[in-house]
Amino acid sequence: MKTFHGIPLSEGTAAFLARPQRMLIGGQRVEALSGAILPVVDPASGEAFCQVPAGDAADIDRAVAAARHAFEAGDWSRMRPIDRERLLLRLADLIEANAQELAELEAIDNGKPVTMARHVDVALSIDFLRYMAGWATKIEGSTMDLSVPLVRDREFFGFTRREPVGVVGAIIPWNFPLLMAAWKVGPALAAGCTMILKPAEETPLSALRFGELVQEAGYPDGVLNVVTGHGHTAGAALAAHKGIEKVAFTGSTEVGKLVGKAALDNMTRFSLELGGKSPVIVLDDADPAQAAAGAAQAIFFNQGQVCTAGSRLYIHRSRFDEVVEGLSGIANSMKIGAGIDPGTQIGPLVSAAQHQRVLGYIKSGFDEGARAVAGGSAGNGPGYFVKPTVLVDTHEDMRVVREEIFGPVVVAMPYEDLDEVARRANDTPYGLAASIWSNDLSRVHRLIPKIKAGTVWVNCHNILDNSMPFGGYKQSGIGREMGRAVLDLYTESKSVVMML
Ligand code: TXE
Repeated sequence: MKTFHGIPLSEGTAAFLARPQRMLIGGQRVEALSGAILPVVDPASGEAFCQVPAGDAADIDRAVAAARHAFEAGDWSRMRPIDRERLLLRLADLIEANAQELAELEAIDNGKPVTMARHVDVALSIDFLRYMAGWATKIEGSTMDLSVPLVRDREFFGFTRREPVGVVGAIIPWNFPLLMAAWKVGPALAAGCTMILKPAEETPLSALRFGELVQEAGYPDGVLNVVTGHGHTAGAALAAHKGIEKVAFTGSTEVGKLVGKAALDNMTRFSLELGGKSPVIVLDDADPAQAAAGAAQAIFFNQGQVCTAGSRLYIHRSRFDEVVEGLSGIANSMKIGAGIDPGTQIGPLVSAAQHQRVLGYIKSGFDEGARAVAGGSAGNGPGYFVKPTVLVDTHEDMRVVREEIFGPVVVAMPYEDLDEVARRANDTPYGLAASIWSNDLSRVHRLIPKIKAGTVWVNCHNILDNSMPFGGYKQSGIGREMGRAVLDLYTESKSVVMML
């Protein structure tokens, strides 16, 4: 395949698509033991364009065995940290060298705009792997002066070590396939763990390419294993596997609870990064044009398929009409098209299921009395397009206000005062993120502690940095990824007490 929707593909992408796709287990490129396959569908047309193995519990078993073997052999966990750093940097370099191909794979697999994939997904993955590479040499414990009772005549020495948690299972979603792989692989490998990566069934391609690059970089066999397959088979088998020490999951709150329960049965450590319904709060002093542009970016970025999407917009009543008008203008002007087209601003949603789900939410909004001032329907064509949608006349008991839609749909609502907006912003089971738009520092600072969310942005939204811990309050998850904090998820602390 040399072109996709009439757009020429890079040589790398064409070559990748011409190869039979295989999983990576113990350094071998393998089919599923059952021989089953999973079609990969182009969200811009609804047509399957390639296939990958549909791994299941039996493949998870052998991937766990390979990761266990690699972990116990110590080629990775006891490798000099500086050599682990060097290999993580080499992987980042290889991703950079293949950036266009990886961006194209994300665009044709997920549907996202290729320009976005290049400058967000791929660029952030490279940066994050480089950032985590640096941590490989900086994992440290502490020493303590002990006050041991009873044996006062002896001296004691106490210290802690941080050790890799062991074999890690990572289950990732389809909205940022490569970046979510990097978010799990970077810290796990920096800490000395070995792992099994299970990408989402909708978007397996970049994870398979990532596995190839890990091999090309010269990692020992079995350090990273990639098993493609369905969630209810491969994913569930990985989460419940007795042979892993840790499961890292990003996805829906519903599945996150299943994963957490399965892990807890084996006392497997787990971290969960789940859904959200993040509020965007516009204060009365905010510049309406800036707030409208910010609100548009907060919800329409990645077709709204972002766990931190700013899907509830609370605008001070004095600014409501201006901000909604600006936002609707932006929504109506966005160019909808196939992700691989460099001119596209809004691509299709990832799958027929998500398309139906998001359109179902819009319909439920209409049924409950909401009105669309922009969008409100599917886009043209056979692909899974949804027009950027702004709903007004919404209130807190509607499903569109309460539930995560995970599409380009925002509900805009006026408010009167700060206590009221803080209460309404927190009136959700989720607590992943929020943004506040204002230049009034005192009021912003008063609002920040009131918002129950893992991240609060001020005059921006969806800005992530490698050094900032990321994760949710309430039903948005457990644990913090990124920054120094992520090392806690992939290491155990060992206390050592020595009587001298
Ligand atoms: O997610 P799933 P889905 C939310 C969003 C979206 C909804 C449904 O609201 O509309 O979830 O999306 C694997 N045991 N988010 O159904 O199923 C699955 O194979 C173990 C928010 O696609 O949670 C995939 O690898 N694993 C989110 C991963 O879980 C299982 C991103 C995520 O898929 C499994 C994605 C099982 N029983 C969706 N069932 C975010 N926080 O960014 C599925 N999986």
